[in-house]
Amino acid sequence: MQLEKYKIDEINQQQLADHKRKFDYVAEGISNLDDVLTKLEAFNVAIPSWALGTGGTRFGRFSGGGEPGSLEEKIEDVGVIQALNKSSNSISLHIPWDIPSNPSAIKALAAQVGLRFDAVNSNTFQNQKDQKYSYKFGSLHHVDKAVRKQAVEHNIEVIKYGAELGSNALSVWLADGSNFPGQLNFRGAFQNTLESLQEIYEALPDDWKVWVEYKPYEPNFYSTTIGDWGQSYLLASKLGQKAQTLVDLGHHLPNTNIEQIVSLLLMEGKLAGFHFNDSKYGDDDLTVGSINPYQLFLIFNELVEGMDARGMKHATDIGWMIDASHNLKDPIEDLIQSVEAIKIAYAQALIVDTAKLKAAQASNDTVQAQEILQQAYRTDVRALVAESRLRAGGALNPLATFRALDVRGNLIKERGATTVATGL
Ligand SMILES: [Mn+2]
Repeated sequence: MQLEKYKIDEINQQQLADHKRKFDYVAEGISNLDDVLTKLEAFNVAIPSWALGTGGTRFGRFSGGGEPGSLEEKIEDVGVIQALNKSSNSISLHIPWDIPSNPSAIKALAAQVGLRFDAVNSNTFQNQKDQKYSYKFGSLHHVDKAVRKQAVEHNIEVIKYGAELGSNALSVWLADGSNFPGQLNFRGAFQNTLESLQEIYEALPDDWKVWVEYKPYEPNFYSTTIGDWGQSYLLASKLGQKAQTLVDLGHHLPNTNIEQIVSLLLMEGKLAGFHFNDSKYGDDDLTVGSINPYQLFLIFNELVEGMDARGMKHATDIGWMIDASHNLKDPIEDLIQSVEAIKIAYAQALIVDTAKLKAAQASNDTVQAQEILQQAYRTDVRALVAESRLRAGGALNPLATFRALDVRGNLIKERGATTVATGL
């Protein structure tokens, strides 16, 4: 289904007076208002194709109704999110969960709802139908060259699908690791991974990048072959210019200072992109901003500071994507909440008084530095985000509009109450 703009406008109209009052209040205190609104309007976050269905755990899965049963329906769902928030103009595909059998038709459908294709993701953490070798003991790091070759070929195939869709990045996350001490020779595993990635790197089109994701544990619990940003950075450095590190917020041990990692990767020109989610304990894949919104703000503060220091375009020089899996909420509602949380944190980072902060840092004024950051963080910027969305033609309140238009009810009527999306 596609949302008609006049219906969104009608609902906006009812909320306009209330919005204007809130916007005027916050706008008055913002010196760089036009700049903030322009940047917010330009900022988009990609939606992963696997987040549009209800996620499961290893214990069970409780599907919702009206889930997309095909790639076409997933594109429609992202189109709904984009129509409402005007901040989700791309979709990221996971191969082989979402193989585009007819790329030109898929591309045309996406364009119709205002979408393009973000990074494509390979999958060597599961055995695929009809594949010769098993990934039980890993893929790109495997001790057997034949298994590594199969995994390399899969990645190259994913690049080909992506190229047909106009994507320009391959995102690689490996489950490779070990469960027990002694199982693996760490150097051997790293060298094999590097060699495999080099072969994939050679197959990248000129304007493509490969994003190397890291994760400290799960599904392996003793070691992970690309376990932290240091290991990812080492691989990306050895590979070359087109390789960079991908930071997934959930892929850190508890209390890791992610903002510091981000700052240094940016400094080195090695920050590829982001997978947003939130967590309490591990890779919990919870809604962005639902557990620790202050950390999200601190990360965005470093992102803005670091990108400005290198003269980068916030909206396009880094890949922004949600990587979460929702097992309780309506997936579309959850994604709307996630994008909103990201934009709020970004807006707060944009209003940090950077000149004052630099001065406080230069004079070791710890108290003032904290005040400056928290002044921005405690500003209610929601009306700024809403205003930028209104200017872009979206809904003042995407979540309320989604509910008012009974989008899920209509999807259930269209697709049925028992559909199950492909994916995990
Ligand atoms: Mn991820």
